[in-house]
Amino acid sequence: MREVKVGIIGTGFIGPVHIEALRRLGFVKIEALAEANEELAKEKAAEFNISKYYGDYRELLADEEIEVIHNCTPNFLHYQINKEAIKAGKHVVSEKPLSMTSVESQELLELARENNVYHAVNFNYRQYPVVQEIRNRIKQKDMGDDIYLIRGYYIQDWLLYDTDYNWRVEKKKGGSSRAVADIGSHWCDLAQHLSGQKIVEVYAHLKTVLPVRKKPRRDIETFKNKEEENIDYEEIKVDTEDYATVLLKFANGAVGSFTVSQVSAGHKNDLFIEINGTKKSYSWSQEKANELVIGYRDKPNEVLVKDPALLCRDALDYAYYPGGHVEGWSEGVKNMLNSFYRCLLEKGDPENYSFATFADGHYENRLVEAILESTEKDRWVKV
Ligand code: NAI
Ligand code: SOE
Repeated sequence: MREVKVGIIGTGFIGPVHIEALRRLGFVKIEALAEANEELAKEKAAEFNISKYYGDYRELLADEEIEVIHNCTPNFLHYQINKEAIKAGKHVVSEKPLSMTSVESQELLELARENNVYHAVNFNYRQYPVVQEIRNRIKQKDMGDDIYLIRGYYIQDWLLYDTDYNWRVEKKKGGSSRAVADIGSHWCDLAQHLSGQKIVEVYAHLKTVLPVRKKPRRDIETFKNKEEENIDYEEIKVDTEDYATVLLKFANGAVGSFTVSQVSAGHKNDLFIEINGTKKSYSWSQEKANELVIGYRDKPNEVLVKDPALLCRDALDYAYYPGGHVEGWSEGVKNMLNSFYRCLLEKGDPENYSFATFADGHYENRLVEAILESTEKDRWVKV
């Protein structure tokens, strides 16, 4: 396989996950990184042993050695960086959301098509072996001819206290929606990828549980224990939702719902989905990622534990280790990138690969906007 040279823009939480995953692929070279300023870029380049670094992403885009860029910056920078990257002729792997509005994502999709660049959005929950197993079973109609219901949730607790703070809370940096756009978008992408059915209509109820939060006056690490720190805060009015429940209609007539929350104590990254078909149900939980629960009416339920010896042919490429060797979140990102880079090197049609494209990212933005409109108008809204 030929070596592809790539550049990473943004190296906070998810940037290093891309770096590790790319290194595990083996045929991708991380040529450079860009950070918010020169000093940080230099420090991160040393930490990750990357030879070139830039304090301005535009310099990275001008680097002719680089074929692909990974946009791992906060949401408010996605549109601008993705746009400039495409114009510079780079293939783009963007973090979600593709941009903060659907007007912007429509433009990015069109621009990427016009410039013939490969494009991806990191909806990584599609990429687990057990998820691919479910998708393939559904395609083969193993659960029956029809899907009746698709239900679930994605709940977290990292924003439970009013002293929990992150740029995602602020509309101008995260976008008009928080819980729905940040984690609900993952759930919706997963539901649509598994079922092969688009969500076409929504009825939503959103709530900002903590309308005022305490923003630290200096940078602190969001996910670390703050007990020991002596932190000075300022009070900020919050206008993005902590919670939502959304009723759904799918293209095939299936119905369902999902709940998202970032203030539910005890739930860390708790994404759960259940699909009820005419003969069986499948359910999957991100925190028990190696288990597929198959539900029956007329006999006891089954649990299939991930094991390459038991997975169907099409799910095998997503599992690396023998049974009992747990694979999870980081392998999901690796699989997403593997799918994207194979498509790029094979000059393939993204339709035949499992990664999400800008078309999927754009649809997610339209979905989020329909959810916001439904809340505002208190009625069903078509996507
Ligand atoms: P973060 O705040 O931890 O990291 C963002 C990084 O971007 C920081 O290192 C920051 O210095 C850098 N940055 C800011 N301005 C920049 C600029 N002008 N040029 C270059 N770098 C700049 O944020 P986090 O959690 O890594 O999230 C980044 C994105 O990734 C978000 O859009 C988020 O939605 C997405 N994400 C996706 C995940 C997934 O599972 N697919 C998981 C976590 C985040
Ligand atoms: C925070 O809610 C977050 O890091 C999201 O931004 C990610 O997309 C999700 O995968 C995990 O949680």
